[in-house]
Amino acid sequence: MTKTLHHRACHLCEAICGLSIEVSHDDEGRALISSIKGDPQDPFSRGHVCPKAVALQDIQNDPDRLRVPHKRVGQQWQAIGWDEAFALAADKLWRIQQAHGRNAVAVYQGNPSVHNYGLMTHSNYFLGLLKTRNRFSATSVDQLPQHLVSHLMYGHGLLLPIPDIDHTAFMLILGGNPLASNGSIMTVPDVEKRLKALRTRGGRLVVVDPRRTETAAIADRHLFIRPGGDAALLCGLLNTLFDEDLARGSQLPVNGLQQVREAIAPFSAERMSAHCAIAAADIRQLARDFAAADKAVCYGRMGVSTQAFGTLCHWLVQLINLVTGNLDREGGALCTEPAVDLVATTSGGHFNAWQSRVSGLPEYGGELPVAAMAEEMLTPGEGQVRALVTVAGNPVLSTPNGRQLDAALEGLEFMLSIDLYINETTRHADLILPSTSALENDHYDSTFNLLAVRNVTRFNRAILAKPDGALHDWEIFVGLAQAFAKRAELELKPTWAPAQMIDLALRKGRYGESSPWQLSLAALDAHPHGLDLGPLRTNLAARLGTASKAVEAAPQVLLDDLQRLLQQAPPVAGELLLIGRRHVRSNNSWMHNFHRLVKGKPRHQLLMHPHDLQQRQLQDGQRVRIRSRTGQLEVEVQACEDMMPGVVSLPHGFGHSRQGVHMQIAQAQPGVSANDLTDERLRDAVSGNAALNGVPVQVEAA
Ligand SMILES: Nc1nc2c(c(=O)[nH]1)N[C@H]1C(S)=C(S)[C@@H](COP(=O)(O)OP(=O)(O)OC[C@H]3O[C@@H](n4cnc5c(=O)[nH]c(N)nc54)[C@H](O)[C@@H]3O)O[C@H]1N2
Ligand SMILES: Nc1nc2c(c(=O)[nH]1)N[C@H]1C(S)=C(S)[C@@H](COP(=O)(O)OP(=O)(O)OC[C@H]3O[C@@H](n4cnc5c(=O)[nH]c(N)nc54)[C@H](O)[C@@H]3O)O[C@H]1N2
Ligand code: SF4
Ligand SMILES: [Mo]
Repeated sequence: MTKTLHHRACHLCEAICGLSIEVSHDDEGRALISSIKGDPQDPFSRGHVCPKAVALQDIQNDPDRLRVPHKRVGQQWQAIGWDEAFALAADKLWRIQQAHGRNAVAVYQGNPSVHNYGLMTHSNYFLGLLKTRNRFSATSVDQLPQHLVSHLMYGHGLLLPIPDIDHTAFMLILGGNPLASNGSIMTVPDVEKRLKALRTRGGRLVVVDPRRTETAAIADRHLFIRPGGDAALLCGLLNTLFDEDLARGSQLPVNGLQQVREAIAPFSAERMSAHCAIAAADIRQLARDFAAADKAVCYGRMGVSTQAFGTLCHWLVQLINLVTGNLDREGGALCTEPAVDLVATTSGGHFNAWQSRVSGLPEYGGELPVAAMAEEMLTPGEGQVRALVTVAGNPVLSTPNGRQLDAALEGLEFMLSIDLYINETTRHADLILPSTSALENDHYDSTFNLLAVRNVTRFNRAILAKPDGALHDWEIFVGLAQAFAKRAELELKPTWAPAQMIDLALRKGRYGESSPWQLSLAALDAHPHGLDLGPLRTNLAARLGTASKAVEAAPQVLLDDLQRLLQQAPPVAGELLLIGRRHVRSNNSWMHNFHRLVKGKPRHQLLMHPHDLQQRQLQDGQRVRIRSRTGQLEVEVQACEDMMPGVVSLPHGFGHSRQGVHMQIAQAQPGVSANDLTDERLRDAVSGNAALNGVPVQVEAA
């Protein structure tokens, strides 16, 4: 038995923690992971890990994980070879496009598409050949409003200002729970330490959330908010900043501030109070405290993206940072300067250049909102979707009205999934192509270095050999592209391996050949613990991609949407609104099959305030029925003082009891899917992003 120690980052979530992984080799040379620990020498994560990293070995060894292509034969699955699989996929997709047009094939790309560099570099090598307008992804059940706001205000959807958490004196968090999620659009390993450090240096943390979350528990102040009420709160804050003359200048060139000031005038804290269920005096005081802080940052995440005014919320977040002088300023919100910079190498994005066929929802960056995916399959007529390619996604559990999508997938002529599992979505596929596992892959993080609270970089070498007959994700896309190009008689440009692309991008980037850093792949190999490139810095003025080269503070679509907010009906008395939650031992829908993560108490219950239970004569622990417009389900209820009265919480990503799923551990404790209750018709009107939070429900004894 010999042992070797390896260092690489975990890229299961956005925190990119450095790991030290010990691999043992037995006498026959077989590799076994003998330990996974946080790497104290990683300058960014400084030893932090969460339980999911340790579960990497469960993923590695999971007998349910697919290792070779699987083709459906009736109700059975049959293992087939790669060449046969590529030819079958190409033939089916080509025939369907020939018969019904290009848009008859849809694409859905899931969350790991941005966590795995082969998927980043090569998905489009194949998917681009399909030339379909029916492209969907997890972006539109997540951060779409943030991209859209950056596109409209700063001229590039990826110019996303990141909270300078290590230097701020006041952090206002709305709709994010980084203690459970480890941070999002704010890559921040060991966030708890950094938030506690903020308080130790005399700074303040305020959390606005309908649940007193783990993050709220370590804050100076927690404010309950009515789900979906954030646009009203943020308008009240911005209005107070103007009204009480608390605004400060900014060094940035800005257009439209006077228009904003006029447009926000009717939205006083007093008028907004009922919509967010926060007292006007509290709104005004929060605005004063924020403005009084030497350095402050307002940060909104999932909870404010996935609501009916999601884009308005993120615009207002940017404006609050801007008018208090905290945008593009140390201790405020700053754009990163990564070694591989997608802002420099991709276009600024486009919006509403075309619309979805059935509901007319706008595209953003070439994608349509996923809330429209099922109806595009179910509604007959020219352009109806008849085939689907899913890449690393589980939309049956992750998009609104999952049961409707289940039915829609059943009716497709062909479905191809590039995925590791037979799960709630891929069980509908005709062909599943699995890739190597995370530890068998090289990885460079072009996504989360872009979103990190410091400028950092590293190259992660695979630590386990690629098994015989296995392919990496990027090789699967090359195989599919070649087979499709052959079938469709298209010319295919040659491509490079992802590592070569990263090497070139590093050498040509801002820390490359023309800088003292001299970064390249080889240079990064000499820094196995990762490399710190320094704190975030002021840089936005020079990078603005708007035609005016100024910040556009008043995009017309957002001024228009303010009118919708003004006309919003007041809250209904006695309403019960559903929200979601995350737990540190889980990740979306696909980590319930790993023994190390699911052991212990179940975590899928409905949380409800004791008063709400009492009113309905329900008991803690009882089974209840929850109903919404789209569906109903039964689940155990748990009394929880941390919930705002009138709000219930159910995590998404459960619901593994559907027929045909092959994930034995997950199926043993299946839970129910929150997205069997969410509603594809509840959307942010501007972007089409799904409003997964604030769904009206009824709860009664089962
Ligand atoms: N109600 C409600 N719904 C939500 C949310 C919520 O908070 N509430 N959150 C939303 C958010 S933020 C997101 S991002 C989405 C996520 O939605 P999805 O991306 O659709 O779902 P995941 O559960 O992340 O599914 C990931 C899939 O990728 C596969 N996979 C993992 N690693 C790899 C790999 O390396 N290669 C390949 N080919 N496949 C891989 C897994 O087997 C799994 O099938 O869910 C959204 N849905
Ligand atoms: N452990 C774990 N980590 C994860 C994931 C995971 O599934 N598990 N998923 C990853 C992914 S894909 C993402 S996108 C990130 C998300 O990262 P976060 O945005 O931090 O995720 P959540 O924990 O869902 O936090 C959303 C918060 O919004 C609150 N909320 C709901 N509705 C409203 C509302 O109307 N207003 C306000 N103000 N708050 C509201 C919820 O109560 C919740 O606390 O996490 C990533 N990290
Ligand atoms: S927080 Fe956990 S899942 Fe996220 S990168 Fe770190 S170890 Fe991995
Ligand atoms: Mo997400």
